[in-house]
This record gives sequence, C-alpha cells and structure tokens, in this order.
Amino acid sequence: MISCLCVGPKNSGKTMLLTSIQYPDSVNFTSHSVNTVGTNIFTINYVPSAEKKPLKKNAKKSITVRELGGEMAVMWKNYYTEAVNKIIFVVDTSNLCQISCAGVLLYSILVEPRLQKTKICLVLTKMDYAYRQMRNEALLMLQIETLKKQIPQDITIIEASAITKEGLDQITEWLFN
Ligand SMILES: Nc1nc2c(ncn2[C@@H]2O[C@H](COP(=O)(O)OP(=O)(O)O)[C@@H](O)[C@H]2O)c(=O)[nH]1
Ligand SMILES: [Mg+2]
Repeated sequence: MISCLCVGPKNSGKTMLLTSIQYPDSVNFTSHSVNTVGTNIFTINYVPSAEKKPLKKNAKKSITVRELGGEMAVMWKNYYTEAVNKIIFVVDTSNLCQISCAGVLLYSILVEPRLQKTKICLVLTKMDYAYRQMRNEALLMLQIETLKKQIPQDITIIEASAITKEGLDQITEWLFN
C-alpha cells in the first residue's frame, strides 16, 4: 500500500526530485523532462550513512512514493485515503508566478477530511536557481506561518535542489522517521 504521495504544480520539479532521491548517484539531465501524465511510482531505499540517524528497530527500509501529475490536480482526491500518512508537497522556488497556484493546491490538501493526520513536507525546490530572498517570499505568499497555527497537520519545510542535491538527505530522513 502506498502511504506517501508527492504533489505540487506542474513542472515544480517532483519527478526530478524523486528521481534524485531514488538514485542518489545519478547524474541529472535538466535538458528534457517528460510531463507526468497520471502517476509515477518511486521506491526509495534507506541507505545508511555516517550523517544519517540509524533507523528505529522494525522501521521500513524501503518506502514507495506516488507522484501525482500536476495536470491532474482535480483527480488527486481519488488518491487521498486514510492510508496516506505523508505528503511531499513540491514548490518551485524559482517561479514565484506559480506560487498562488501552489497555495491553492496546498490549501485543498490541508482541508481534506481524510488528510487531517497526514504529515506534510513542504519542499522548496530548485534552490540552485532561486535567490535566497525568493525562499522567504515563497513562504510569505503561501502564508505558512499563519497556516501552521490554524491546521492540525505537522508541516516540515525543507529547501532542496535536484541539481546540487541540497536537502535530499533531509527529505529521506523525514520519509523514514
Ligand atoms: N534548476 C533546477 N531545475 C530543476 C530542478 N528540478 C527540476 N528542474 C527542472 O524543472 C522542470 C520540471 O521538472 P519535473 O521534475 O519534470 O517537474 P514535475 O512536473 O513536477 O514532475 C524540468 O525542466 C527540470 O529539469 C532543480 O532542482 N533545479
Ligand atoms: Mg512529473
């Protein structure tokens, strides 16, 4: 059963982020990417390293994440079940024009009755491409501080880049802990 979903606007960088997490040693190709029509499934294994905390006893060593294509946002609801305990929400930090779209999508998840206990990881991706200030602006426009006070879900914010690999270890840790 798939307990983790990855959602976010079209082209926000979901496929590339998950691919980089799934294959930590891969070389990234930024030149072309295929739009996700429907869903992609990624299997992420926990590879222990000196920096990572060891897993708890009996913890899963492999997690399956389902990416929902941004162009099918109206259909996301079909994948929201009580079994979903984690959601990775990907925002393109370099594209603030898309931020209101991201905000609407995020909000629709937060108010979903079946997702009230879901843990959310808000990934500000493409940080290699964004100015530092854009990170603050993105969070401001998403009204994260206000939301945090009003919603039952736990939100973890991680800055990442599929290119520099910044934040990828943190996302893996969040997935497994
Ligand atoms: N600079 C940069 N570009 C990225 C990054 N992640 C994705 N991209 C680019 O953004 C575009 C959309 O990425 P993709 O993963 O297909 O987005 P998706 O629609 O959310 O799955 C592609 O052209 C990627 O090469 C990143 O971390 N940094
Ligand atoms: Mg995709």
